[in-house]
Amino acid sequence: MKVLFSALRRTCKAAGHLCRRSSHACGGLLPLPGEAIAGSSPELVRSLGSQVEVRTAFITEEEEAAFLQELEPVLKKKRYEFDHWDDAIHGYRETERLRWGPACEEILNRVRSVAFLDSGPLLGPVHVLDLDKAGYIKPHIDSVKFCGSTIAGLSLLSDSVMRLVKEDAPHEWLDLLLSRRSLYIMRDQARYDFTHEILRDEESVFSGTRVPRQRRISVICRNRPV
Ligand SMILES: O=C(O)CCC(=O)C(=O)O
Repeated sequence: MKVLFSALRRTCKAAGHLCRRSSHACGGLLPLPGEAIAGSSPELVRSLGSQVEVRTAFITEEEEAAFLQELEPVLKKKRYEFDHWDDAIHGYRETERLRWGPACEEILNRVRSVAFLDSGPLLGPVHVLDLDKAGYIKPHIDSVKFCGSTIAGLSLLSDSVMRLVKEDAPHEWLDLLLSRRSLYIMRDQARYDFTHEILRDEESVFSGTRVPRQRRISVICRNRPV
């Protein structure tokens, strides 16, 4: 099954319009130093706590290099696309990969073992999304036709900010600081009821602190829909 971005997402224009602001401008709950999740209220951060996780330094520099060594030759053959037909993602190229070399397979097994405990079979191919420095992903919810309850992604090459906004209550939001080499996991309500997006460089701020965006590659595992 193809899991590439255009098949996966459902854009949410209203949410996109309403949530185009920095967490700083919006107020909200400041994270404790070193924490990677900030939100519009302590209650929301607590209630989504089991459904959204960021594990910083999940992989080492050597493991990141192993992914790059495997992925760069494939990605380099593609051009970044800046004018996607449905305008949901800018400045990206992507691929999906079923078979990995032993080093990457071992890391992916670690991702699978922490993110997909009882969540049924996984989608075979792993989705790889390469965002140019000027690239960004607008608010969307991954299609329930192609993707199950859980999404887990490794971030390579750059820090970034992922924003989750409740689709029917845009004043409820979480910002995730996805540091380089971290793993994020989104499950259940966080995955179905909240849009997610990756902020563009000019808007990339976490709790009032600028998070410069470079080229970023994400390696994303998903489970199958039930
Ligand atoms: O790059 C990421 O980590 C997020 C990708 C994304 O939004 C998606 O594939 O639905």
